Amino acid sequence: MRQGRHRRGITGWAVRFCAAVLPLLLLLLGPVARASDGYSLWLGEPAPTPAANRIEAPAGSSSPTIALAMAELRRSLPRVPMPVRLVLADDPALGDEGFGLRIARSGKGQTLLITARRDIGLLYGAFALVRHVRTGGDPGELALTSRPAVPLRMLNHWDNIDGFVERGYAGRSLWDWWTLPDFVDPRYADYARANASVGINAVVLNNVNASAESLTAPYIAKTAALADVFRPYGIRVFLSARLSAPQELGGLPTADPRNPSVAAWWREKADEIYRSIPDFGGFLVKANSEGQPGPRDYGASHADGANMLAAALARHGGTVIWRAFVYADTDPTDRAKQAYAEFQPLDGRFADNVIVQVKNGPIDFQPREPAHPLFGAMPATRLAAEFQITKEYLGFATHLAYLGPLFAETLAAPTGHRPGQTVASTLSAIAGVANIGRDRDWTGSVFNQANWYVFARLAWDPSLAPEAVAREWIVQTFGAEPAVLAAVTPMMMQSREAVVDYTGPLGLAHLFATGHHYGPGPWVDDLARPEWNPVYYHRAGPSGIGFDRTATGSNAIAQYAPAIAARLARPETTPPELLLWFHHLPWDFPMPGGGTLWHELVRRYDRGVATVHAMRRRWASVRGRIDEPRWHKTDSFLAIQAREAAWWRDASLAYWMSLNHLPLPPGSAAPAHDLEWYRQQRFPHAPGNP
Ligand code: GCV
Repeated sequence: MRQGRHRRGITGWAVRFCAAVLPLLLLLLGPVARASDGYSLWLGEPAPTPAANRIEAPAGSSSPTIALAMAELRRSLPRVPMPVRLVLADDPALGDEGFGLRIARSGKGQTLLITARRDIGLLYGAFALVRHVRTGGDPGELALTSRPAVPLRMLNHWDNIDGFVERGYAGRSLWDWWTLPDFVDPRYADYARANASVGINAVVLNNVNASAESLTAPYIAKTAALADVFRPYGIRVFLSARLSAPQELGGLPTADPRNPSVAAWWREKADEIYRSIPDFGGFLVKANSEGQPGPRDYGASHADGANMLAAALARHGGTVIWRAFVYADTDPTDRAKQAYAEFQPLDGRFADNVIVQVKNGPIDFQPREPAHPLFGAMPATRLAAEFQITKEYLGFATHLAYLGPLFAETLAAPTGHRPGQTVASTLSAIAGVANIGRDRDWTGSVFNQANWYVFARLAWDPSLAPEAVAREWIVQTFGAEPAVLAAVTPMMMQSREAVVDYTGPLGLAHLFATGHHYGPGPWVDDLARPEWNPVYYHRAGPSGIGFDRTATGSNAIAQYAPAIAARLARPETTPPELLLWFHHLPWDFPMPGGGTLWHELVRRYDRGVATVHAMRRRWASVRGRIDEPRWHKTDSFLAIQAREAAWWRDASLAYWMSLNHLPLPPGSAAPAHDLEWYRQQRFPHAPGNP
C-alpha cells in the first residue's frame, strides 16, 4: 500500500516536472524540427542532398510535363531500393489523367513502374509515389491504379485586379497583375506545382464579382503568361466574365444574351482569348446575384445567358461554368429555396459545355448546411459543387477549422433521387474558393494549408476519409513523429464541429456580424433586405427558435427527394445537427438526450469553447516537436480562437436569454458582459470585406 502510494507520488512528481521543464529543455537544446516558414506546404523542404534514385524517362519524350515528373522524383522521392521507370501505356482503365504504380519483376531485379496514358498522369503518378513513400508506405508493395472521380477539379480565386482578395485572409492576391506579363514571379510555378501535387487541374484567376477589364487585351496577355506557367502542370485557366462586358468594353447598347450583336461580341472575345491561350478553360459567371448583371435584367433566363456564352466557347473546346448562387428580395418566402426554384425548371436546357455550379448548401457556406437540394434534381444538366476553402464564416485565417469533415459530409450526402446516389456521384466538377494569397505560408496559417490539401484530395477521390487525409497531411507537413500525429489528428478532426458549436449549434446559421462576417451578430435586424438579417434565419422569440421549413412554414423540404423530405418533416427524424435549420421549436422542446432544447443549445456552446481549450492543450504538448515558427504562430492563433469562441458563446447566449428569459443550466458560466457590450463591438478594418 505504502509502496504503491510512494510510487504514485514519484510518478506524479515526474509528470509535473516533465510537463514544466521538458518544453524548456527542448527549447534550450534547440528545436528538434527544422525551422519552416510554411512556404514549402505539404511538399516538404528539399533534402540537402537528393536521394540518388535511378529515374528513367519514357524513351524519346520531350514533354515538359514529363520533365517536371522526373524533376519531382529527383527532388522529393526518398531513397527507394529499385529504379523508377515512367511509362506511357495505352491502358484505357487509367483514363486521361489516371496512373498506375506497380512493381515489375524480371531477371534483372525489380523496377517501380509509373504508368499513364498521358504525360499529366505520369506527373500525378510521380506525386502519388512521393506521397506514398513520404507517408511511410512500402515502395516494394505498390500495386495501385488511381484516376480522378471528377473530371474538373478547380480553384476559384476571388481576386480583384487591384490585388484585393474578396474573403481572402492570406494577404494580397498572388497574381501581380501590374508586373505581368513581363515579370513572371517564380512563385507562380510553385503554386502550380502544389496544385498538381494534389490533382487540381483548373483555376479561375479573378473574382466572380468580376471587372470587365479582365477581358481586355492587356489582361488577356497577362492571363496568357500565367497559363504558360500552369500548362505543363496540367492546369487550365478560366476567367470570371462580367455579363455586361459587351456594353462596358464594346459600347453596345445592351448585354441581352438573345441579341445577335451581343452574341457576336462574345464570339469575337472568345476568339481573341484563344489566339493567346489555346487551351483556355472558359468562363465562370455570377449572374443576377448580389448586384451582378445577367440575363434576368432583360427577361431572359439563366439558360439563355449560359448557352450564348457556351456557343462562343464551344468551337474552341471551352466550358461555361454558370453559378446557381442567386437570391432576390422579390421572393419573401425563403432564401434557401430560390436557387432551386430558378434553376431546377431549366434542367435539360443547358448546352453540353455548360456546368451549373451549385454551392454545397442552400444559403452561403455556413459552418454547417444541409446539402443543396439541386444535387440530384437536375439529371439532364452537368453540375459542379462549390465549396469555400477560405474561411469567411469559420473564423478567417486565425481559427483552426479543418474542413475535411465539412467537404466530405456534403459529398457523401445521399440525394435520395436514385438508390445509392450521393452528391459526389452527380458531379462533373468540384470548385473550391481558394484561401491562397501572397502570405509567405500561402494561406495565412499552416492549418489552412490542410484545407487546400483536403479539398483537392477529396475532389480527386471523394471516398477518402477526412481523417486519413489529415494524417497524410500531418506527416508530410510536420513529420511522422507518433506524438505529433496523436496530438494533431484529433485537434483537426474536432475543429470544424467546435466552430459549429460555438457559432451556430443545432442547425442555426447566418448569425454573423454584417459585411465582414467577423464575430457574432444574431441580433442584427435593420438591414435593407430581410434576408440579409440574422433574425431572418434564426426566427427566435420568447416562445422558440428556428426556421420552419416544413409544410407549415416555407416548405423548403419539398425541394428534396421524397424520402429525404419525409425524414426532415419531423423534428424527431431530423438530424439534431440540422434541427433548427428545418424546424421552429419551443425552447423547452424535449431533446433525445433527455434535456430541453435550451439546455442542449447551451451545452453545445460550452462544448465548442471546451474543445478549443482542449486543442490548445494538445498543441502545447507538441512544443519542441514542431519547429518554433510554425508552433508559435499556431499557438498564438489558438489563443485568439479560444478568446473568440468564448466571445461567440457569450454574445449568443446573452442574446438568446434576452428573448427567452431562461436561466442558464447549473454549471454554465454567465456571459462575461451584458448584451449591449456585444452589440457595440465594431470592426471596420476586418479583412476580406469588399
Ligand atoms: C464573391 C457571399 C460572400 C460574397 C461572395 C458571394 C458569392 O455572399 O459574402 O463575398 O461574393 O458569397 O459567392 O458570390
